Amino acid sequence: MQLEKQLIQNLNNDVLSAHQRKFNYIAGEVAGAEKVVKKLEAFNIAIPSWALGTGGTRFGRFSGGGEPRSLEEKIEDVGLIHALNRSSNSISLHIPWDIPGNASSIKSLASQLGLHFDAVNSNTFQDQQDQALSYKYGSLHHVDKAVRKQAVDHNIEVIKYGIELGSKALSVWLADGSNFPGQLNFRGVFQNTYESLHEIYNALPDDWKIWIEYKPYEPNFYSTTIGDWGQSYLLASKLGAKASTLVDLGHHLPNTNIEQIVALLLMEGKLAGFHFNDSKYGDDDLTVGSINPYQLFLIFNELVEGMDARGLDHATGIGWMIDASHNVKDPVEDLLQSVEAIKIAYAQALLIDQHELKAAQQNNDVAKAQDILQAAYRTDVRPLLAEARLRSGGAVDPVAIFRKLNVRDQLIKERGLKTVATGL
Ligand code: RM4
Ligand code: MN
Ligand code: MN
Repeated sequence: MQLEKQLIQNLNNDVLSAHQRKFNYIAGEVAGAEKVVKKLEAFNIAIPSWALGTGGTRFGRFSGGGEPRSLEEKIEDVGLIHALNRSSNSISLHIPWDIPGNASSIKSLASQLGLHFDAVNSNTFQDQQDQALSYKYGSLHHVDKAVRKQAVDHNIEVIKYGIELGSKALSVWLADGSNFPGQLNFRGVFQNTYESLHEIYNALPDDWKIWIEYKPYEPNFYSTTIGDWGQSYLLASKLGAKASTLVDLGHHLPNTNIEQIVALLLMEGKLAGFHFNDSKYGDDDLTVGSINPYQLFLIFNELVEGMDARGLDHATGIGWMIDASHNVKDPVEDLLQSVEAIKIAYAQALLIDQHELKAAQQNNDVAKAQDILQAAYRTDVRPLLAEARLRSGGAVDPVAIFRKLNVRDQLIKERGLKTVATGL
């Protein structure tokens, strides 16, 4: 199913005058509102192919109905999201959950919907049917060279799929770790991981990147071989310029100062990009901004300041992706809310008076520094986002239109109530 531009515009008309009033107010209140709208128009966040179905936990999975049954249907769902928010113009594939069997037809379907392919993700954390060797005790770090080779080959195959689709990055997340003290030799498995990644690195095309994700625990509960940003950074540094560290917001122990990690990775030119989500306890994969929107804003403060310092384009300088999996919400609504939360944090960060903030820092004026940050954070920037969407042909209120048009009911009619999308 596809959403006609005209249909969205007609529904926008119902709320246009209210929107105009709110937009005029903020445009008069904040400096540089026009510039912010332009930046918001250019800003896109990739949608993960594994987040379009309802997620599950190890206790159960309650599918929501009308879930995409194929990669084509997942691409259509991203097309719906993009038609509504004009900010989700790419999809990130997880292989083998989503194998692009016929790359050229998949590519042309995506481009009809104004989409392209973001980073491809390998999966060596699950055993697939017909797989010769098991990943029960890890993959790229495995003590057995034959398992390592199988995992390396899988990553190289994923790169090949990505080349066919026009992706430019391989994203690697490893579940490799140990459950009990003594199970592994830390140096040995780290060295194995480095060597395996090196082989994958050598298979990257010239214009490709490899993004290395870290995570402190789960599915292993004693050690993870790439457990934190330092370990990822170490590997990325040893590998070379094409390798960098991917920050998944859920992959930190509680209360970690993620914004500080981001600032330093960016400073070193080693920040690959993000997997956005939110969390209360661990890798909860909750809707971005649903638990701790202030942290997200503080991260964007570092990003805006740090990217400007390095002369990076905000929209394209690093990778922007969502990595979420929701158990009780409609996945499309969840993703629309996530993109909205990311862009709100970005817009608020753009409103920070960096000049004033630097002066306050220089004068050790701590109270002033806090006021500057919080003045930006407490600004209701939603009309700026709505204006950017409106100008690009999207919906003033994406979730409202998704509901008004009964999109989920139509998807259920088309696909059925009991469909289950591949993914988590
Ligand atoms: C992991 C990690 C990866 C994602 C998988 C599904 O926790 O966040 O990025 O691909 O989950
Ligand atoms: Mn992730
Ligand atoms: Mn995760």
